Amino acid sequence: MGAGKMRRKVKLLLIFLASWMFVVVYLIQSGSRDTKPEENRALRLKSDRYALTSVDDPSINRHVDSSPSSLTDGQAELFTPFSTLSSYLDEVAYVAAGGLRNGDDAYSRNKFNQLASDSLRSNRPVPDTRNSKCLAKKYRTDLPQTSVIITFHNEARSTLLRTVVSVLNRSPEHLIKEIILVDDFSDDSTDGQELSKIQKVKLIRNEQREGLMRSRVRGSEIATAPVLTFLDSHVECNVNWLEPLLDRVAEDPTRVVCPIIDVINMDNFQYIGASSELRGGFDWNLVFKWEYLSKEVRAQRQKDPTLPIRTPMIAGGLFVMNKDYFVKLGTYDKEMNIWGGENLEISFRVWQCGGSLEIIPCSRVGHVFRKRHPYSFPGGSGNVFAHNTRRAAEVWMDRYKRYYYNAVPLSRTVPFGNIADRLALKKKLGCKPFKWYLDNVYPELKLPANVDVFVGSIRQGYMCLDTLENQIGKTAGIFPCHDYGGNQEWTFTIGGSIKHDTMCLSPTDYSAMSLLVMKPCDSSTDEVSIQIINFHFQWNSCRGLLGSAEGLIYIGIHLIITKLNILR
Ligand SMILES: [Mn+2]
Repeated sequence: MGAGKMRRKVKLLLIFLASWMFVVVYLIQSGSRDTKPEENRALRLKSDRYALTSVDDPSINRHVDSSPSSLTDGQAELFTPFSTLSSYLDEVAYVAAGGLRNGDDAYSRNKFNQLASDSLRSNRPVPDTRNSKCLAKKYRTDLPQTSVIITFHNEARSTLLRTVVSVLNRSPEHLIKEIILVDDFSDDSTDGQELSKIQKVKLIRNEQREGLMRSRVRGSEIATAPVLTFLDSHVECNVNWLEPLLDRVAEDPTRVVCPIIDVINMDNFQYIGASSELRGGFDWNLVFKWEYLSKEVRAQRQKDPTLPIRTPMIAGGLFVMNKDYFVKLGTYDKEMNIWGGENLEISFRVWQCGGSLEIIPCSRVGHVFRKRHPYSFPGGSGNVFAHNTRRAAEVWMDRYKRYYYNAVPLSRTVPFGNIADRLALKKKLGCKPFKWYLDNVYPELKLPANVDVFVGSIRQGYMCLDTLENQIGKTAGIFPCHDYGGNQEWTFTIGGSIKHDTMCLSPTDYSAMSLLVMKPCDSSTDEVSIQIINFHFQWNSCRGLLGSAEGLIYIGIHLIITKLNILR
């Protein structure tokens, strides 16, 4: 009995195993049946008669005028892209025409490995880097259409094509109104011309180098959709990248939203998911940087990692914005050149003028990050960057621009042109001051320890503190005020020093009656002068002390600080 039971059990197990094997084999076979090339619908040309018809459109058969056998199998016909060669862009030929010549350094033209890029097809798959909770997200069904604006200058053909293809293949077809390519005077005008044969792609070409800002504004001017999507020219959009962005803007047009920017490795073009716990920030040098969200915010986000991330600054390359709002807010500062500073400017402007900036974690777009700029800057990259950044600082940062000039002293001498119309715009829009931005949007940005907070004269009645001889070791004195700055221009620093140029008023000893002399500023004079000056100011309400030009004669003067603008 027992043995018979056992045999039955073994028999059952064998039957089960056999049927399981059968299922596995069947699945493998049916799997291999699906490896037929999927249509790269992004490569459909405008001339294609069914270019704008969706694949599952039942009317498709009527458009296929081919042999009767293919008529009965119209769907399969569509899934075989190169059976109708004239209908699709020949991507191999397009990329090859801009390819490397024998002996070319793969990095010389683009500062990324062009060989690696050229060897990848335009619709290569990329890993879905989203948090799994994003998959359950629902978006409104009436999302607005968008015009995608891509500006480029001497971009590699393979990266530019992959940018366009990823937009078309990974977006719902009805949401992409058009792709506007703005060729910013690339050496080879056919880079863009060839692509303009693709469905939905429009091309404009600048007659001279204009730079990112004016190019994007030109693109926006011919855009016909209600929402603008600005993209860099070497990106790859990931699955469902567009819907979460459009959803936020549709809900509130004053939101300016960005995807999480994944990393496309510049050496091997591997697609790598970026952290979803970053936002955009900056230091007082006003250079954009990624920074980790605070512990508190990260803890909050554990519950729902799909929530938007408020960001003080956008990286600038990729964002989505309502078109009317873009125009109302003054598009870009068109006096900015080439690249840089424009993300700072639009970030300040959006926040201070009533909008907001968000990173939407369920939207992912890969970007080739490079270590160097691939192209030259007319005028030198440092000067162009300083010119643009100064314009942003002068218009939007109020008195706080001093911290920038303090961090980047060389920028003080770079001309920034006329900003009258940008100031008028700020006034017209009723934008909030920079202090509001610091307090409400970016309280984490601390004021640096020892920077200038006040520049002006120190006076009592008609007499002013004056460097007199302005020599190391000599004392300062008083002199009738002339209001021309010069020897009477003093700077207070946050650290408590009183500075003239690079010299600081420094005590000769540690007593309250110490004579103050001019010494080169360094940390030790700062430290000492903090003590003395603090003491001094508490004390001077009765009869302050300063050394006079006559050496050791102390003159009691009551310091009155004019225009004291201590910040925060
Ligand atoms: Mn870029």
